[in-house]
Amino acid sequence: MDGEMVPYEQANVHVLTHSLHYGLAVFEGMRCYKSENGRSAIFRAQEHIRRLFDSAHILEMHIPFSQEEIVKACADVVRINKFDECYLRPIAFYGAGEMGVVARNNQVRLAIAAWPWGAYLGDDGITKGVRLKTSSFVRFHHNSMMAMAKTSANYVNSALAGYEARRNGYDEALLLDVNGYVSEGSGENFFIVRDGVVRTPPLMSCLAGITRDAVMKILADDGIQVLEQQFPRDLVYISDEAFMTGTAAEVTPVRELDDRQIGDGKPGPITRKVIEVFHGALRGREARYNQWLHYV
Ligand code: PPE
Repeated sequence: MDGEMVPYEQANVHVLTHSLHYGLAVFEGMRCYKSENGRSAIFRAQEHIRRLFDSAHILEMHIPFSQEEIVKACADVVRINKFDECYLRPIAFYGAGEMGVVARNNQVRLAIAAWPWGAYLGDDGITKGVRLKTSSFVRFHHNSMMAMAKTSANYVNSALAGYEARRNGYDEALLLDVNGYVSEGSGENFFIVRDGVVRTPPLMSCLAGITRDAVMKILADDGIQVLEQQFPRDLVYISDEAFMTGTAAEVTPVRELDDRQIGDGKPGPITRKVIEVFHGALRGREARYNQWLHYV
């Protein structure tokens, strides 16, 4: 925290922490996996920390550390906690002092936490696929909340959608953008497959997911066509396969949207292939993707 290793009980902030009031914080989520060779590696650590700095730049926030220092600190947090595998949460936020939305003189603080985190959408979700409901909450317009920035405030939209879907008995929400096209889940990017062609919404309406990018590369390397393209919810209904991607969610198959079964309702061949190669890459079994591993 702010450059020091502190025990859990001492990792505290004041109640007048500016970002707690106004949502001006930027964060990342990364996972660390144990490789075949017995060492642990953070998946795409540099890319995540680059996105943290991109998010801060969009908010005009100046993080008082270099990207290299933060990547190193993330590895230190894994090591000192003696984790083989864990989730990592770097967050930069404004500290206490001056109140008011546009206060500019508060210290930019930085914390990195780590904890073990299992299947984001449940163990059953990974094996059988999840059931989604189109959300009544529209994904914010890219001129309102900056979709390229992973800012805390953006997650009010995600939480509202996520609560609604779960309360109604679904595993997760699928949000549409202001034009009514498919955008993403509350914490995952979204993909569909029809006739062997993969489609995912373009970056104008979703977070530039690092798992999304990895999956697009894996598919392209396998000779599968991937289109970044707007599409409506009914194209999802008639797709052969669908899946979600994210650091927490990894690659989770989707078996239903709005009570319509997708394909035969089971994880399809392209989804299963992506899961196999992705998990191989995470654990150092895919030599061609070893540059994605940052060993701690
Ligand atoms: N969209 C959203 C809205 C999102 O929150 C995430 C990650 C993604 C897409 C996928 O991005 P990436 O992780 O780079 O592939 N969501 C994070 C937060 C989850 C949470 O509940 O906290 C995550 O997966 O770490």
